[in-house]
Amino acid sequence: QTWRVALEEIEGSVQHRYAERFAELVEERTDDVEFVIYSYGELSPSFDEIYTQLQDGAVQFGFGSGFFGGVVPENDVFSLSFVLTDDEWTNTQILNDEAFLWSDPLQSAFRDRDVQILSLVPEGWQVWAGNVEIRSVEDFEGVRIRVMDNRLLRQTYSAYGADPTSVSYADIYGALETGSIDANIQPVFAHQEMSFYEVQDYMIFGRHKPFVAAWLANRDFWDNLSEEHRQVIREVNEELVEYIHEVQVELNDRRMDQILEARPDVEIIDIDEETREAFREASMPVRDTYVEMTGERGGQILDLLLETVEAHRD
Ligand code: 6CS
Repeated sequence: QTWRVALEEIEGSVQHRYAERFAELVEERTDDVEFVIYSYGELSPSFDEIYTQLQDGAVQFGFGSGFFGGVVPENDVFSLSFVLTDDEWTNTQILNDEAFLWSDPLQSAFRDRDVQILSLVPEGWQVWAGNVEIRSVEDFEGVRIRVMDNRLLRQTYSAYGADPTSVSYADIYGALETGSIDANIQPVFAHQEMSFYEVQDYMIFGRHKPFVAAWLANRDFWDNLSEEHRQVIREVNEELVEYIHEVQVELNDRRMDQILEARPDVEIIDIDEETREAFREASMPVRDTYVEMTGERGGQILDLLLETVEAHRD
């Protein structure tokens, strides 16, 4: 049987590295499965279409990140800022802690929309970048910043006084080049591989949140798998938690070097702790919006995530 995987990112990305290793290990441990991986752009430039194919079962596996709130509103919990810790490996473990990942509210939120959530992949810190110098919350005033299409992200940046707008992933480069947007937000590797660094003069590290993608399967496909196949997949997903953390750290470091080599004039700004606190405070009301949007189940997911964060701090 052929299992198809749909990515939101291009070849060489964190999602691609994950899917490649996943396919390799599953193929090794089964004797009747082969994979076809579709990188971003190969199936459709529209995330909506890619997600529909996953929901319909035309593809068996895929990733859902910032745009996926349009399918599963509860997924927007991963769009909130300052919920996780300041340590990337701790965050990866929190998100993949059984008590959170396999909890009923999180699982049912995805299953109700025809997808099965299998793991959570942090792809590196989200980094603000653009043609404006941002050193404080106030500096966001009036900045036309591109965000992924979701209400919580728009609200977060409105709370900072910015003017958020949603542009498709494929159109960001042009929008930066023509000046129709001033800034956008990506993990370092994406600023590099999508060439955004060519048209951005500042990169601002606020460590406000990691970029998080949910690794998903079609629900009916998952339910109809043999016990043996399901076991192999779960086992491989568990092994990949540490693997992908190491890959993303190394990839983001390497891509940062490449950016600086190509554009030594890019200015790097590190947001200090006091200023991060101001960003944290300004972002807090967005948690209420999340609960208002997602109701009781969404509230339970956020509470459980916050509890899991606390458990990992001890
Ligand atoms: O900003 C975006 O739209 C895209 N960025 C990344 C790093 N992955 C997929 C996502 O949709």
